[in-house]
Amino acid sequence: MTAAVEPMDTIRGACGHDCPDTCGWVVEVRNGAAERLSGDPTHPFTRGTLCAKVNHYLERVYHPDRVLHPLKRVGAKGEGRFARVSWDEALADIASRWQAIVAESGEEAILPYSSAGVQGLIQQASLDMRLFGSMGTSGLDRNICGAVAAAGLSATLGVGTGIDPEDVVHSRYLVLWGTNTIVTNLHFWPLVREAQGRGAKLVVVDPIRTRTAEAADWHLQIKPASDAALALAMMHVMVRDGLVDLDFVTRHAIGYDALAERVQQYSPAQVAPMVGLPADVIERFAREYATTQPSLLRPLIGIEHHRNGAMQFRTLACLPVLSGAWRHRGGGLARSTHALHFGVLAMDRVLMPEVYKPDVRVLNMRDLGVDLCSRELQPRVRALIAYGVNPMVSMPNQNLIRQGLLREDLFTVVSDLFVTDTARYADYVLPATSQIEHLDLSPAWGHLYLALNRPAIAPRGESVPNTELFRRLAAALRRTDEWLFESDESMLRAALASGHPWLEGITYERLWREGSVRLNRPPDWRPFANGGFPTRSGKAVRIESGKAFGSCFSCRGGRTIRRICSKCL
Ligand SMILES: Nc1nc2c(c(=O)[nH]1)N[C@H]1C(S)=C(S)[C@@H](COP(=O)(O)OP(=O)(O)OC[C@H]3O[C@@H](n4cnc5c(=O)[nH]c(N)nc54)[C@H](O)[C@@H]3O)O[C@H]1N2
Ligand SMILES: Nc1nc2c(c(=O)[nH]1)N[C@H]1C(S)=C(S)[C@@H](COP(=O)(O)OP(=O)(O)OC[C@H]3O[C@@H](n4cnc5c(=O)[nH]c(N)nc54)[C@H](O)[C@@H]3O)O[C@H]1N2
Ligand SMILES: [Mo]
Repeated sequence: MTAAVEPMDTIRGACGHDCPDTCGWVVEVRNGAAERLSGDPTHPFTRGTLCAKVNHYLERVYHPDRVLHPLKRVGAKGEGRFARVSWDEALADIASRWQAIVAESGEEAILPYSSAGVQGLIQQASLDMRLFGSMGTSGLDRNICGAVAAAGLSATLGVGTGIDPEDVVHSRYLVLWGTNTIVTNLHFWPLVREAQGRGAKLVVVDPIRTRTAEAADWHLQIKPASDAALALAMMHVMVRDGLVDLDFVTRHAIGYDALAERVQQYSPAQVAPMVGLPADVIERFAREYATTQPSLLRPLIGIEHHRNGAMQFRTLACLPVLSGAWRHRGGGLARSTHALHFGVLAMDRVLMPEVYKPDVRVLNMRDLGVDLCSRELQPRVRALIAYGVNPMVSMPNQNLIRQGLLREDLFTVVSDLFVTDTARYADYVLPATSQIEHLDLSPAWGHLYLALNRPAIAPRGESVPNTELFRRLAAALRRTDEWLFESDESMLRAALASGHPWLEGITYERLWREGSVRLNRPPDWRPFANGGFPTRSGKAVRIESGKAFGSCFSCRGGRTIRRICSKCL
């Protein structure tokens, strides 16, 4: 006899990787097992295709190496030998170890360490913030990605964002500046092609001849970290040749005269050796950029990973102010759209900054190795809990991180789907669900579609969503505050209930039915066509930049949630 075969169920969700595309997907499920996962054909940005990596997502969901039960270390640190234990045993031990550490060294000796390994509204950050914030553990600057770009752009514009990337189809001169679109932002590429089809010229500024550079109309192969010099030379040409939109600048910028004087020193001939391009090429680029409107700059994060990263972005941000490109649909600058989502969702309701203990110390995630090894840090980091992050691979100074993780007096807990390079050093590894096993809302940093990620299958083994992990830890710590145990659905409904016009009509029920919905941005949305930059002066600023909303990494009581908080972006 064969078992009855249930009909195929189709469930919509969204990719949870840290990537601008945040694809909508469709999971086909039969008898409780996911059989197929594919791009959602009704999602206007995904257009029915996933990337080479996520096409194989189900292989990872069902991979034999997945951590399906809590594991306790039985070998030496880093050896990767673990034994299965029960959740109760793991939680009780973790709670008593933390309580002992707090009693001896204070809450700040615990360092919760997380990033965007799962990029969703509540699985990335919600109950963890409430729990650790109310305990008063060390805070973390989550700044490995995008923070430098946002700080640099904000210094000039007051924001790290810009226009809706979908409006690229209206631009006539598109500069992919230090971003490898075909590889890292694949679903933006058809829109770039559409713009080209409508007559736009595509320029790529990148030291490497990437696949994207190869596909462009013009590749400017500059020296690494010389972007600010190139931008200054472009402004030199624009000022010299009368290509500045003086009307826009006069009404919407501060510091133009000083900037015009400063760029005198940056003639194309002077910067040519620094940038590695001939002077006449720089001249041509400047003239084309200034005179072909709408012109659009599209950076992601490629140029932030340098010492002068923020200054590169700050300087780049002056270009569309001088050219007046912000006036036009499809003109200006387009980077992360995260702040647009988080600016309209009721994030304070989810994160509850009002329950955080104030004035905790904040450690920079980039310095993990230094901090773990430091003898000066008071108190020393004695407990680390890492989730949605794999610092042994993704943070600088790997040897020092390893040395820190090897400390016998460091108690390390890692929650992940696999025994990662970081998890190998853990005292406990806790099993995390994959994106098709938990509920979340998925705001995107590359477009304005907000998706609901519905769980398609039950959690595998004993894995739990991050939210459930923190409920269990709160219970093990004998905490009783109701807000530490709020359900996933309740938090998501609260986030949607901000009353912001961009969310009008975007209900939980509608998202459940449709999968994803675009935020209600006004039809002809040109954020800075009439100035109104969210700086203190309301103007784009070059000179008094320190007074702009530059860095607010500690505005939530020293506990940064995401890069720069939604209030300040
Ligand atoms: N050398 C070098 N280093 C870099 C970069 C580079 O270009 N070169 N890029 C930098 C950038 S831009 C970034 S964003 C970072 C990314 O660095 P990370 O955030 O550390 O990397 P990811 O691989 O995205 O995710 C980390 C872990 O999250 C786990 N995870 C996924 N879903 C869940 C979940 O639901 N719960 C839990 N608990 N865990 C989950 C994954 O299995 C994975 O092991 O790396 C940075 N580091
Ligand atoms: N397939 C895939 N896609 C991804 C990711 C992934 O791991 N895999 N990661 C996602 C994440 S977290 C992020 S943040 C994004 C990043 O997306 P991108 O910003 O596109 O990131 P990168 O590929 O790190 O860098 C882009 C380009 O910047 C160039 N570059 C480096 N230094 C300079 C410089 O000084 N000047 C200029 N002009 N260019 C420079 C590099 O040569 C590179 O080609 O990608 C996301 N998408
Ligand atoms: Mo990133």
